[in-house]
Amino acid sequence: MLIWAGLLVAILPVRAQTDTMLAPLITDVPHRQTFTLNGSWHIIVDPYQTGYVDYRYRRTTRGYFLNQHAQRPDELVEYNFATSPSLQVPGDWNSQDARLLYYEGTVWYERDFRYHPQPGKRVFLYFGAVNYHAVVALNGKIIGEHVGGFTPFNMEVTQLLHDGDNFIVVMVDDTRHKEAVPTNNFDWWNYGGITRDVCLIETPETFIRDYFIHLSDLRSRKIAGWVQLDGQAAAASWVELAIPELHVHQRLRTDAQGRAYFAFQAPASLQLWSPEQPKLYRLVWIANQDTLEDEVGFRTIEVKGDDILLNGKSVFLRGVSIHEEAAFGGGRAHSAEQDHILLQWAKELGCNYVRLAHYPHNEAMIREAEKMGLLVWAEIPVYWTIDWNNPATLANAKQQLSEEITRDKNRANIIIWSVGNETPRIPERLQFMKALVDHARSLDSTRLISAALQISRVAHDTSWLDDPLGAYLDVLGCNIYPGWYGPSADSGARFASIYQKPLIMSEFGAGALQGFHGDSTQRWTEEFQYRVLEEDIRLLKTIPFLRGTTPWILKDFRSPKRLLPYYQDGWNRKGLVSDQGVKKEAFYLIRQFYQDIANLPVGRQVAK
Ligand code: GCB
Repeated sequence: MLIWAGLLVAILPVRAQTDTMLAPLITDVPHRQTFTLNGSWHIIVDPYQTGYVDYRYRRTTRGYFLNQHAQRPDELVEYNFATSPSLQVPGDWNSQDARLLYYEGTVWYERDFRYHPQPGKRVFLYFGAVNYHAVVALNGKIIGEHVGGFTPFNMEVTQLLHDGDNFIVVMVDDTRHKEAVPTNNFDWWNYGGITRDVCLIETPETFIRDYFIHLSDLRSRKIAGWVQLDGQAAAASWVELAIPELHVHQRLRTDAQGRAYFAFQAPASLQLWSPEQPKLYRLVWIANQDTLEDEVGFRTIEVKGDDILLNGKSVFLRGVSIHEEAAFGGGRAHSAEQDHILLQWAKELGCNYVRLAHYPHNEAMIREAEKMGLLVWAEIPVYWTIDWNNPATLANAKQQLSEEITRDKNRANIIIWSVGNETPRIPERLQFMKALVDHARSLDSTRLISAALQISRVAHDTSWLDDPLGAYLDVLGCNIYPGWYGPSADSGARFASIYQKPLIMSEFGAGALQGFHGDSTQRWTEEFQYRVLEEDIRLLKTIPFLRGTTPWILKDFRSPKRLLPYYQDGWNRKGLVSDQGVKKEAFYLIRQFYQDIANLPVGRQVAK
């Protein structure tokens, strides 16, 4: 093969860096003026990255980003988006085409659209999430790159859009890597693709990019936060903040960086957000030509001794763990309708809280939960064993945490940022996790920080939680599986912690194939799962500092690690609900447990 140097290839690194050419994240997207790019996109499955690298494995300048079509009968163009198959966006590829169920690698997405830019407007291309690595091109020019499968990113395209026909090409690669977050080993399906909404965000030249609003504390009852403008007139500019129902009208002036801070007395009539009364207020921002709205709630969350105080009152978190997988049959959930089904099951269970495992879920999930009165534990995919000594891995974990907190910091229902799940007790991990804890606190000091830990030893029937990471957390999370991965929790079992901090049992459970019945000692029967959970509940009730429970898990979910024919067939069966949406016996057991404890004063859920 002949190469015309400089014409066909540019010598660029094949592996992309994190987050190049991205614009600062725009928040509150559901309330902005947008032009949707959801719908049918052409795809090319490209396991060898032929559209990205040449035969010397250098990045080619003639890649599929150009979306070429042969212009003459003799011209060689070895791909064609227009005649390639299509997939729906948002959506993972695995659940849309049976041939792609197990596929991991590169898939190219292409979409044509007609667009008429309006004079004086800025336009940003926004992706809710792409799993895992995305390189984005508009009209043949690469405009941005993002690494991380569950958080949003955007880039400005004002100067790049054509009046009329445009096209976007995205190279999506979900190959698992040792240095990635999560790493190559995790217990859920690696759903690849453009898994969340895509749109153009249209803004005035100077616009409201981001804001943070919260209730400072119960004593001073200040509504505090900041607003950030973006654009030429961002500095020394007036911004108005209004909460009409509370008769709040504030006029703020931005600093040289386009940011205005505020703190004012909350009106006496302010009704706090709580699971019982998930009160939201309409919030209106006005700045220059821009107006932006949201619905926000106000509450406080803090820890005192063993207690978690919501609005100053001790709360017991009756929860369930949830994966972001559609209620019936699997696939990534990405719409408010799909999310609502899952959350409605949690409500039926008697929950006031959900653990959204093991990565940031889509924005609609958080917003639905907020409307439904469900408190949230939100998490980043620092899971099991990752590349602890790799600074790029830490940088990426921090980036994912930043993106999650940036997007969701105004949701009253989120009370906990979790920085990881079941990480090993080794020194390099402690440093890594501590850096994440510090990072989360530096971005948001108004919430609690946690992580799902594990017990380290069992001595004389007592399981000890003494993970050194616990010292840095506000709330301890702990995953235990007696009766499933280890011996049953017999009636003498006890749980102890070296910390005086509230504990959430973030996981416990057992697997069962829905509809399979038999003796409670026979694995995979519903009776087995029921018995294990009964024993777990008995143990939980003996823990005086227990302040929450999230059994594993709401619904059976796909996992390539679950290979036992017939019983698993690629599904983790610890759901309280089957993959087809049928409730197992264990669902009713947890519901009964939550009914029994719902009205008890906190501390009485558990026997002292
Ligand atoms: C765990 C993990 C969770 C798994 C679960 C299981 O401890 O945190 O991601 O899916 O156990 O089913 O083994």
